[in-house]
Order: sequence, then structure tokens, then C-alpha cells
Amino acid sequence: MFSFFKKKPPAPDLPPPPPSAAPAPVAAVPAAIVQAAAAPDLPAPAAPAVAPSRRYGTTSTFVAPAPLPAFGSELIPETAERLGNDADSKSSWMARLKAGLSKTSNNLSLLFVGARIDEDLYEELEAALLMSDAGMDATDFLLTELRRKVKEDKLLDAAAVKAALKVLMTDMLRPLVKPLELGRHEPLVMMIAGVNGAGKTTTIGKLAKHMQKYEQSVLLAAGDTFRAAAREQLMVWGQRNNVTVIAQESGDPAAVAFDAVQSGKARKMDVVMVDTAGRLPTQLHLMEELKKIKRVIGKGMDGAPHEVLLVIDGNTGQNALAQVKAFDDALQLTGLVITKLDGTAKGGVLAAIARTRPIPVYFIGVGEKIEDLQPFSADEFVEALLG
Ligand SMILES: Nc1nc2c(ncn2[C@@H]2O[C@H](COP(=O)(O)OP(=O)(O)OP(=O)(O)O)[C@@H](O)[C@H]2O)c(=O)[nH]1
Ligand SMILES: [Mg+2]
Repeated sequence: MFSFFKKKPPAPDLPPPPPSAAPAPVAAVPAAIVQAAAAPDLPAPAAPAVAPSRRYGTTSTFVAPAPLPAFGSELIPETAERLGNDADSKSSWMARLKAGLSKTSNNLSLLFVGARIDEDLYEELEAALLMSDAGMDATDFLLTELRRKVKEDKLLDAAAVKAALKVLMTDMLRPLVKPLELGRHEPLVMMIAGVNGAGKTTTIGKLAKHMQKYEQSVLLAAGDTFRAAAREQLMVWGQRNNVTVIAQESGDPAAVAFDAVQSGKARKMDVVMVDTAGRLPTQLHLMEELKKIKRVIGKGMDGAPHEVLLVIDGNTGQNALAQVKAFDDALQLTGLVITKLDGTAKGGVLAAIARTRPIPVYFIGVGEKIEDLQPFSADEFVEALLG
């Protein structure tokens, strides 16, 4: 059974959000802009799609949730019927993960079919691991350990060698497993970064939905102020999903993040997630901007951001490692999310990450639906690769 996050927070002293359609006045914030999300079973109010916005602090706009009667294409796919916490969802998740990693798993599995344990096998295994993006270091490590194990345990048949490789891989990936713990701070402030198109905004949307199922109230900050479309993407999604989004028409993403943290504190939200614009680690001025966003979040709340996540496109190959290093150096990452393991991804990059920068992989994604994002499990991942 999946446990999406480490634990449910203890029963809050405060009434659980979002409790009702009634406005919940909060000190220090004008009551008019504190709109509790409409309860799902209430009839849609006759309010305009976008609730009247108000200024807070300097220039940020609050886009309070209001159901949209009909809207064209979904910018962030929305399903969320199930969280994948039953046997059916689990097997379909495994099927999707297996399908996503099939390129690598086919290569690896074929090696062992009727194979003799000789130098040819090790050489082919080395090639297959390198092709899977595992990188030189992880590949060398796995091969050395496997040779040792074969010798020590006097393994004679290919199936036993494959089983030994499975154990080695799982042990290698296990340090990356760590559940995201909710309820440690009020609010838990998360900053999300990554290169362009990695899946940051989509991941935020999926996480927000999952967190709502865990009775977490979520506030989003549209920190991607470069592109109007990026802001719209998050705002429309927020309206559809009863999640308040804080945005600014243009200007300083750090200011949006600051306003979001202030608002999250005043409203006693459980989670504040700050989206950021995509950037390459080589764009040094943009990396500086990210550092500034992080600093300013810390001014809004001591110790925040509590989580700094890097979202990585699983198809990036070995370059993913360079991204992890650069973003970690700049921001001291606390976690990773690897998306798009359903495409041409080969999966080996997780081994490379485990060997060189073992930052926890909180979630992996195999598609665009809500349930396509799940916590990372080393056992499942290796099962999909070598099962
Ligand atoms: N196939 C697949 N597509 C995904 C996955 N995650 C996200 N996407 C798609 O990737 C595209 C980019 O996602 P965004 O969330 O907009 O990426 P972003 O990092 O916010 O992009 P920028 O803000 O432009 O930097 C969208 O079409 C998503 O639907 C995944 O796990 N699998
Ligand atoms: Mg985005």
C-alpha cells in the first residue's frame, strides 16, 4: 500500500481546512481576501470565475478559488479520483513504471537469458548499464560488487547473478528513499526549481491534489513571473481545484514568494509551494535570482523554505547529474522529483545520483495524471528494471 507522505499531521487544533464556504477572517490580513475554499458539495456560487483580487503587501494578487463552469483544455491534468492506495492502483502503477523503463529492462533482462557467467556477460552488462545513464562510477561499482558476490557465493547460473544484481541495485538506490514529511511546520514552505519544461508546475499541481487528500490546506505562489502563460497555468489550476494562488503580473518572483509565505502564516495554511521559472544552471544570473528567492522566503519565515525540490526530466540522461550538482550547490536541495519516466527515460540516472549526490528522491512521475506521480521506492524501481 502506498503511503504518499510520511505521516498525516496530528489532528490539528484548528478546524481542518477548507471547512466551509464561510470566510475565515484572519488577523493581519483583510478579511475580504481570505476566502475559504468552497466545500466540494456546495452549489457553484454565482461569483465570477476569478474572484475579485486584492492587493497584499505591495503588488501580489490573490486569486481565490472559484469553480470554473467550463474551461477549454486542462493546463494541469486533473483527475485525483484515487491516490493509488489500493492493490489495483498499485499494480497499474507498477505496469506504468515497467512500461516506462522497458527500454533498459529489456536490455538488462535479455543479457541474462541462458547466459554463461563469463567475461562476455560482464562486458555486456557494463554496456547496458552505461546505456541506461547509470554513469561510469555507478557502473564500475555495480560490476565490482557483482563479481565479488559471484565469486564469494559461487553463483553458477544467470538467474542467480541477476538476483544478486537486483539486491546490489536496490541497496544502491535505498539511500534515495525518503518520504516527504508533512506537518512539521505551519506552514511547511516548499520551493520548487528546475530547468525549463522539467515538470515543475505540473508536479506542484499533482502534489497539491495529493496533499489535499491528506487534509492539508495548500497555498501556491506563482513565482514564474517571466511568462504570463506560466502564471495563468497555475491560476487556472488553482481555481479549478479550490487552491488559492498568489501571483503578480510582473516583477520580482522573490516578492511573490515572500507574500505567499506571509499569507500562508496568517491563514495558518499547512503547505505553501513556491513555483519558479525554468532556468539552466549555466544561466548564472538566473541562478542568483533563485538564491535570492530562497533568501527572501527565509525573511518571511525563520527556517523556511523547509524543502527545496529540484524537478528533473527523467529523459535528460547524464545531464541530470550536472543539474543536480549545480542546483544543489546554489540552493542546498532537500529533495528531488524525477518526472517523465514514461518516455524515453532509461532510469539509470538514479544510480548515478545515488553514487554522486545522494539527495532524496521524494517522488517519481510516469505520466501526466495525478496518480502518475508516486513516492519513490527502491524496491519497486529495481523490480521494474529487473523484475
Ligand atoms: N509524459 C509526461 N509528461 C509530463 C510529466 N510531468 C510533466 N509532464 C508534462 O511536461 C510538460 C511541461 O510541464 P510543466 O509542469 O509545465 O513544466 P515546468 O517545469 O513548469 O516548465 P517551465 O515552467 O516552462 O519551466 C507538460 O506538458 C506536462 O504535462 C510526466 O511525468 N510524464
Ligand atoms: Mg512551470
